[in-house]
Amino acid sequence: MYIYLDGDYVQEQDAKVSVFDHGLLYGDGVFEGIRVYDGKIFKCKEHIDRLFEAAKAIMIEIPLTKTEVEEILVTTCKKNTLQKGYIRFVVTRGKGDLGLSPDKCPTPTVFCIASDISLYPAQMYETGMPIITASQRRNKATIVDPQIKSLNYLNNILAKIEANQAGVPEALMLNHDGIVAECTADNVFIIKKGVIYTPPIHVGILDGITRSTVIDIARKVGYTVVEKEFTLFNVYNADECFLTGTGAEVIPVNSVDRRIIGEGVCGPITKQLLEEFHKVASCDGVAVFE
Ligand code: PXG
Repeated sequence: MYIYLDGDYVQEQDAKVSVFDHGLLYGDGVFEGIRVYDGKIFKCKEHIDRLFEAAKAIMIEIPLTKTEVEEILVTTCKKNTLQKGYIRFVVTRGKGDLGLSPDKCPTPTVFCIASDISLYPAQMYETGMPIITASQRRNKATIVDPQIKSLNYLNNILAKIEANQAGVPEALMLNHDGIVAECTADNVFIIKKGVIYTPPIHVGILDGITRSTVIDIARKVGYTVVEKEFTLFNVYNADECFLTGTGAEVIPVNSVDRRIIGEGVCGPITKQLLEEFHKVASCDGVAVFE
């Protein structure tokens, strides 16, 4: 496997980062996870834009232009003949000393991996999946804004541990005020009486690219989508619930904290949105191969 690392394409065993890298020492960095469908990089521009915005927020100057980042994404896929899979692009503060100060880190570390993605089992897209609510709250946007897709995912990892311990694949996270925010690596939607609801960005969530894509698709096919705060009561009593994310795409939820959602299977609107999403994913994107 070829990995891009600081200007070179190297084999995995040669892709080495210093133990003094602040990405490792402090989770000081940003990343993107991007899908490749049928030899095309899905929502490439949107992911690159979000990466630069996250880096700006934490004052990391990415030593590349957006065009150069796109070239690296394309070349990493090409070198690994990746037609279908997943790209991880990472920018850390770089190598420094054992102090916190970014002043000691002159050059960001940049690497890009293009590989397989581990997906939810296919049958869950028919049956839906059970989730729980984590006791761990999502980071408050006034402390470290969840819009920053940073290398520090401890908050979400602690929630994921709760999901693992409960024997379910995902955990729903509330914000500091108990308002529904998002899952550990997915945004959340509910449907009630034909209207689709999802939490607004200001409750403290990642501005998911799949979330925006699904909002656009849903509006295009004629649904009303409302970005509005809601509580667990609304989730438990929803007709349908689904999650969106780069890895998950659109996945139905069949129960939350053991409350069955709707009929306990993938609801009709979720099914339609998943089908429409697949249509968009297979025809949209930056081509890897000519
Ligand atoms: N919320 C959080 C906290 C995320 O990390 C999403 C929502 C969905 O956003 P996108 O832009 O992907 O629709 C994410 C995405 C992984 C992995 O390997 C995680 C994400 C994306 C891809 C892979 O766990 N997080």
